[in-house]
Amino acid sequence: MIELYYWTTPNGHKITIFLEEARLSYTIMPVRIGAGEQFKPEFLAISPNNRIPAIIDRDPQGGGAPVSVFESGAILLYLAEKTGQFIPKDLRGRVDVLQWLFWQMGGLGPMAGQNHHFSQYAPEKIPYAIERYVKETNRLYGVLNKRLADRPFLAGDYSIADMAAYPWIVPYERQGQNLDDFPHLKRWFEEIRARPATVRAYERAKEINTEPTMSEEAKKILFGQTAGVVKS
Ligand SMILES: N[C@@H](CCC(=O)N[C@@H](CS)C(=O)NCC(=O)O)C(=O)O
Repeated sequence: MIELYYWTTPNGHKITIFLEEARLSYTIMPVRIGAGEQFKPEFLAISPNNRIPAIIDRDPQGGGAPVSVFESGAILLYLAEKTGQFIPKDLRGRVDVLQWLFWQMGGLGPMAGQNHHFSQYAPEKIPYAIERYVKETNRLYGVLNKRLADRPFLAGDYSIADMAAYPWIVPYERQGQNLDDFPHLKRWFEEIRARPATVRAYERAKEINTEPTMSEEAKKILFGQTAGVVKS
């Protein structure tokens, strides 16, 4: 049984997508980030970066004490190793998945996140910042499109690399991108969107959260954090 500390954001969806694909049994522990629940000491104990997602595996391989994991990439890798699914066992296949997983973690996620911030949430519309992140997102979409020109998924079969990237393409319109400019990416996106596990993962999100995460109150909690938020 996996406990998933989760909110309905792209980094949260990555993990419900995996859990639904692998048909693992899991319980969602909602962490309302717009209400500041990520700063609770119990949550910081498993996620010291005060960010969702995190998991606790109460039935780890080999038994023993429960294992907790934070950072969505680390969680995907942990679950892939636990189940032996969505990452190949051979050296080359594994390296391929890992490099695209880390590419998402270090590039697509953070850049698209800044894109959302400056395009939609920043109190001032700063053209330089908006343009910088819209263009960088555009470049990253181009990288994905090229990679997908001659293969169905990012690294061989459907893998944790695809699960990490997909939720960050879902808000492509908000990111100022047109999927018609990226036909291979669009084909990949539509294929993953139609997977029954993806559909179930996004259905779970709708059950858990019926309100928009962003409000004026939430912005005060989410933006402008300093070291003070993690002081116990
Ligand atoms: N690198 C982290 C990023 C996680 C992250 O940014 N989570 C956001 C939601 S998508 C969050 O929890 N925000 C809470 C906050 O900013 O206080 C991961 O991939 O797990």
